[in-house]
Amino acid sequence: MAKLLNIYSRGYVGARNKFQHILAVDRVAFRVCRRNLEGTAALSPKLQTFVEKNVALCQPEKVHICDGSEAENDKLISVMVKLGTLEPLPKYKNCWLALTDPRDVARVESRTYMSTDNKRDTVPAGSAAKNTLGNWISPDDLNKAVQERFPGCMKGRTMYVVPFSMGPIGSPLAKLGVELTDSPYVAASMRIMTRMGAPVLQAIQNGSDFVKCLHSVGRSTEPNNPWPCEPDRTIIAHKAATNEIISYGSGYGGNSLLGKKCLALRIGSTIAKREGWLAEHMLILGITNPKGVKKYIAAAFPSACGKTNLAMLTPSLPGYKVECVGDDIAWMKFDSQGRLRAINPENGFFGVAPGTSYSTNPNAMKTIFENTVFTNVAKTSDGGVYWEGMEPNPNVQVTDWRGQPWTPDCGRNAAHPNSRFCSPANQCPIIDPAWESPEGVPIDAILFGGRRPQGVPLIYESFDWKHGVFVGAAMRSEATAAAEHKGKVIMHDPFAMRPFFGYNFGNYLDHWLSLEKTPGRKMPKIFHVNWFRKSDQGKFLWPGFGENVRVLEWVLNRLDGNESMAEKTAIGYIPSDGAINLDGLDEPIDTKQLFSVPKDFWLNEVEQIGKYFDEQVGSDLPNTIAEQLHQLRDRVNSM
Ligand code: TSX
Ligand code: MN
Repeated sequence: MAKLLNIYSRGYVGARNKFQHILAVDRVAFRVCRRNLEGTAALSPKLQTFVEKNVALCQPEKVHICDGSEAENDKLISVMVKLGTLEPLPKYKNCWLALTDPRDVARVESRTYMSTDNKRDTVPAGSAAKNTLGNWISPDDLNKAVQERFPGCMKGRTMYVVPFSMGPIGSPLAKLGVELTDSPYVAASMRIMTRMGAPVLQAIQNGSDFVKCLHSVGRSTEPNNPWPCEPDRTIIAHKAATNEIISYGSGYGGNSLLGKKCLALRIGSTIAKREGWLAEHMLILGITNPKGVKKYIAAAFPSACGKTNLAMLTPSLPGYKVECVGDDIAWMKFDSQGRLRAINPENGFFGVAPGTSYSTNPNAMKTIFENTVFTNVAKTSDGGVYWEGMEPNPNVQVTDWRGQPWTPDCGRNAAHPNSRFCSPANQCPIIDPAWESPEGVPIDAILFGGRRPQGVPLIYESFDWKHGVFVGAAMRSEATAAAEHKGKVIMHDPFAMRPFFGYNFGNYLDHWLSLEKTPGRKMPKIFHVNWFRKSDQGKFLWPGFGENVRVLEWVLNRLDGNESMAEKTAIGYIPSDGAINLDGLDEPIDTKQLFSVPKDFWLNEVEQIGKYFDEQVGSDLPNTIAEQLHQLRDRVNSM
């Protein structure tokens, strides 16, 4: 083909590191010559084709194959500092601040699609005009969208080839990906959030398959824009059948760090269904009791429930120890012994900054002030960062995330509510010794939860696996509604996966239900927790945070089969009187209100869940789940 020219190696940096290159690329389109990748493992044929095809499409000025080295990272950072994408935070070691275009601050669900031949493979058969459990785009329309956006979109910029592993490299549960991106912010962030660089390239060269990820921030009309993006043309699309992810127009983490929500959850859940495992939006923690017995728990919560805080809990009860395996995603598979084993596919924390403080999450605070990229937080005149809820109030000048002077009484937020830290997981002082274990940690309990100001007890335990799957399907949580109507509403968020299902939610439920059908498996017990119940006077009934270990203690007792500690109710088992240790709490606990199961509330809850299933899942709802709802209605009716 006449258009195929050669990439030739230029500026071979770092003779000591055989994987380090800067490749210059000819204008039009070209071929990556193995011969020109001096001293390295060549790109595998599949990877070479993938790079060539997309260089021809996007027409970057240069191609840089990332090796993950520190020298390379230094170079990425200096490029970004020069452009104004990052500024140094000299108060801390190797910390940086990125301020995005104010239009590019969050995931955009309305522009996020799964592309399957059949719409029904993505969207369940609910009756509602608008389905909130899956956003489908036809393969033709996706092709059209790609052709309208990507040709020439990287002109004048560098394409970074980012090889990464979700999960410890070589773990039987890990998956590889390669992200092509024109954003150095993405390349540097992927180095924190994933295992990135030369070893992954080597594994691919040795024949491992990878998920193909293509990302561009969009066509830049201003060559010196520190945060190019195209919010009006943003699209994030997934082709699960071919393990492809395509993202255009946004540099924001959830839209651009394609290993996380896109690969580890959307593509991951689809692969997991195919291969018989689970890719879930769950934290993983290890908890050791005063006798030294250790158990692992996975937990799924919607946003604003403090998932990262629970993952890094500082227990208030003496003798307990919590260790963190992960704060966001769990990949879980039953092993040959029938034990459910979980890995955290990530390598870092991409956490919401506001609300993080030494009182709410001291372990996060001890993690995030080294080797961290902050995004959209406020900065202080002494070269530090600031956000809402970071105590104490700053006694230095603050500049908000938009670059304006900020004071506590100015009526604006200092940090964007969705501002983030991006920090290496191994800096967490309570990171679990087994957090990188290739076989994963054994999971004994799964917690679902939500922010429920009324009606839902602090904790209840499901009767069995089927009931537990129903509890996950019926999850709801209080959320701040869209900007137009500011109020708080209780939103459905099944399994905390609503924005992350990679395939039809009805089939997802079938998959969960099928897991117990293989003989010899030790199924985890499933619980539902609610740290957020309020009294009639509007005060939280439970102190939460480190005191939540008292709830986890009850979970451990139930795992041990302690029957005297539980009482049967219409919705599940709740702690019997005195079964939750309340010793040493500052304030008395109104356990009567905290554990009550109000009949009128639950009758309404059953109605709401039924309506949701009809409107959003329809005939794709497994009969087993419909039966669970009927049984719950019967139990509540006979209260
Ligand atoms: O993360 C939270 N957790 C889990 C901690 C392991 N938060 C913060 C949620 C926002 C992300 C909580 N907020 C928790 C909780 O358990 N509980 C609450 C509600 C609450 C807030 C303050 C107090 C009590 C409860 N007490 C005082 O303010 C004194
Ligand atoms: Mn998440």
